[in-house]
Amino acid sequence: MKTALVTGVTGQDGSYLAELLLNQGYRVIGMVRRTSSINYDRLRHIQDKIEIAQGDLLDQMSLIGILQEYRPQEVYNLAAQSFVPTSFTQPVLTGEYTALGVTRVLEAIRIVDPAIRFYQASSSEMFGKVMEVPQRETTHFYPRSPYGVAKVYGHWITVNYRESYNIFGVSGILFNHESPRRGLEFVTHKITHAVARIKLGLADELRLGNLEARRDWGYAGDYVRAMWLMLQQDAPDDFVIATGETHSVQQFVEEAFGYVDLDWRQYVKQDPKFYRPAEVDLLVGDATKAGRKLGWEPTVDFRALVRLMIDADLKLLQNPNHGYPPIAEEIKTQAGKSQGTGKP
Ligand code: NAP
Ligand code: G4F
Repeated sequence: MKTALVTGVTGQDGSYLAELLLNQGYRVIGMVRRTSSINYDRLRHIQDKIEIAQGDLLDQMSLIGILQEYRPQEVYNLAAQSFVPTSFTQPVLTGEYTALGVTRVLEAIRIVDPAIRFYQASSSEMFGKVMEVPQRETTHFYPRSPYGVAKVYGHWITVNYRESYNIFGVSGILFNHESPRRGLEFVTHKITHAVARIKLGLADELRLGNLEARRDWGYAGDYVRAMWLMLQQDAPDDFVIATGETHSVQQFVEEAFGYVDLDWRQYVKQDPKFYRPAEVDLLVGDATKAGRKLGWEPTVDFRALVRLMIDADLKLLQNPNHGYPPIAEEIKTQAGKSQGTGKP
């Protein structure tokens, strides 16, 4: 039985990845930082199957201690300050977590067991003001936020430890991926949650920022499969993971409101508060290399993604104790729906 350590296990991706690894027969160690109240909501359905280890990306010794105690063969570094607007208001802390935190994990690996395979959660935000369309592994980076800058550091320090110490370190350059487990501050879940609340008569408006920004949105359950595949290869390499389709925030809004037969213009208000000091206008990825070398491809398209998020929000708002279903169930509810009208 292989052992995997997942940092950021309480986050969106951490919960999906832990689930996938358990299904693959792994012993899963989830690293959590100490908080005054427990935030394992996304893990509720697998909590008794994973082991929790307390550690923090800010604390070098805690990382070394966890590796010494659990001796994982694979480490997935998903922990980060991941919200772009917060990186503008807390740029130093974002650098500590999202940039230097990667070095701390790599140092722990180098000291305890350099044979550990390491996955770094890199981001399409590194492409920022894009130098090429679509973006691929060879596209130059031009980050547009302290978060993007920190991720560029995390990417290059991973490459550097690979080249300097022969560590099996890979950088997965993942484009936006969403799900019912996405944080409510990110635009997709902010939209689907508001649509569900409006539909149920619990809200009457949705305030958003820039509706023109375009993103390549995929489904998180598909993207964690790519992370795992990257660590199963013969040699370490970096991969772009994306759907290859781009949509504007406004298109997401239209699709979401349309699904529940509401006219978005009656509810959406633009609010300068949600604009950013510098914006990433367009992201669209080319995942050809991942298709060729990993055999990876997405299974959930844009329309199905919007719908499965709204379905889940409606269900959760109507029954808050419902919790999150496992991946297979989450996708099943939308299977076939994306072709037809499939209204809720
Ligand atoms: P998320 O939901 O925001 O989760 C972030 C996780 O990091 C949480 O578990 C959080 O713990 C943990 N964390 C934050 N600071 C920490 C610290 N100092 N020590 C230990 N843990 C800490 O993010 P996500 O969407 O799952 O994304 C996972 C990773 O992929 C992140 O690195 C993100 O930057 C990157 N990424 C995400 C996307 C995307 O579209 N989702 C795309 C590209 C890259 P708490 O629960 O205690 O806050
Ligand atoms: O959903 P977002 O906050 O995601 P963003 O900034 O693209 O970052 C996410 O994806 C990255 C991968 O490219 C990850 F690395 C990162 O950790 C995170 O998961 O914003 C998407 C777009 C932006 O252009 C933003 O300006 O939506 C626009 N937007 C418009 N109104 C809004 C809003 N974003 C948010 N969060 N809230 C709004 O009201």
